[in-house]
Amino acid sequence: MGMEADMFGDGGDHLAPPGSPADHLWMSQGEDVWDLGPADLDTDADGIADSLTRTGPDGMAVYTDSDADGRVDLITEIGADGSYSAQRLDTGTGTWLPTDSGRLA
Ligand SMILES: [Ca+2]
Ligand SMILES: [Ca+2]
Repeated sequence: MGMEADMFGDGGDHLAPPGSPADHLWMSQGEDVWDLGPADLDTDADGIADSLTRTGPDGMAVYTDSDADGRVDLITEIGADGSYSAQRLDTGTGTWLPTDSGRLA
């Protein structure tokens, strides 16, 4: 006759609690790692928030986690003058590579 320690569950699936770090986007550069906070934008409309934006005096930047692992792998910067540039993370080397730039119509 044992204690009924299992009465609250059988060790099934655990959902991450809201606001857990797993929901946050993060990125690293060299030794530094930044927790950018929870994604609040769904750029590809699959129902999962994958991006967040930061607005500064010179424009805004969109940080996107395109493969849903939490690590930001695409940054699009949009200047106040309408110019934009994008860079994608090479996850193998940790290097950011420019992919696109130009000017918004
Ligand atoms: Ca999405
Ligand atoms: Ca990612």
